[in-house]
Amino acid sequence: MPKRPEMQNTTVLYAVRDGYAEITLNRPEALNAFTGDMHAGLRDALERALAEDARAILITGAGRGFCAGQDLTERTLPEPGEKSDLRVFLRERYNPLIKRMRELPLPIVVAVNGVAAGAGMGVALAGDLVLAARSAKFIQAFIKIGLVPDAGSSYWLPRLVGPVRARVLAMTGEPLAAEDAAAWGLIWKCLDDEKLMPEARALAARLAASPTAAQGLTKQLLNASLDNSLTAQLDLERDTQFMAGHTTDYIEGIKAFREKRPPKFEGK
Ligand code: T3D
Repeated sequence: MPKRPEMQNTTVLYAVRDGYAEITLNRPEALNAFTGDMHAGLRDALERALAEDARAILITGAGRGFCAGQDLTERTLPEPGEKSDLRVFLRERYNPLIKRMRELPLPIVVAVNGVAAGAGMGVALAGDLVLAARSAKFIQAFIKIGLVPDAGSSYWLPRLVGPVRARVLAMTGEPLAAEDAAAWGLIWKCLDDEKLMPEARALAARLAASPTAAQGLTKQLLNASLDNSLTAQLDLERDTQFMAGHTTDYIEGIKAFREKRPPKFEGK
């Protein structure tokens, strides 16, 4: 029997540019809301970047939205007398995705090109350097449909913007403009719409030319500091610097400094 061609997952696009992987959420007709396919596509794209030695990742959305969270047409509502079990989708999809983004030893730039709502906002906040177009907005949409913050939002919000602002966002579901998100420290920068992608790509290319192993270790250190005491963090810095000191990029960095030339990092 002739082999059936494999179905291609078009909900996530993958391209290699200037040493980094550009990953585009691609369901523009639904503001890139997450379906099972899109979860699988994003998971595969992150692993592919690592396997193919990309040295940074850029995540953005196709069309006018970044990501509208869970696709609300995908769930079957329970019949009277039955109960939904939403735990399964968090356990199998959102939680592993957010953890992987934080643990991946590569810098992740997120270019929020439009609305980031619900779990889409959580995914944006799981990036390392988050830029947003001036027209973008961030919405904790959960409460509007009787749900609670997920995809890491309840972890990041109090830490990034403080408990008072976290409560306002999560309990009203009111949109936060990109400019305010930057002023509140939720994201790094807000840019004019036409400047978003050029700047995000230049940043990803710059990170891709940086000492990749040290970037991965830096990410680990900063992740750990959110829950560590000063003593534990100082110990971790000591042990992590030990590892950074074994990279060829460290040798190159020191040599380049002494020879008064720009370093040429190999990412090792
Ligand atoms: O089940 C589980 O796994 C539990 C976990 C849940 C995690 C979550 O993310 S819960 C939160 C889910 N997301 C939302 O509640 C947001 C729903 N969307 C909106 O509130 C609005 O669309 C936005 C505020 C994001 C944007 O509004 P606007 O006016 O700019 O656009 P629109 O016209 O509402 O949307 C454009 C199209 O995208 C529209 O389709 P149509 O009418 O043109 O065919 C709309 O239905 C579609 N769309 C937007 N969001 C979703 C969506 N389709 C499916 N799911 C969506 N989340």
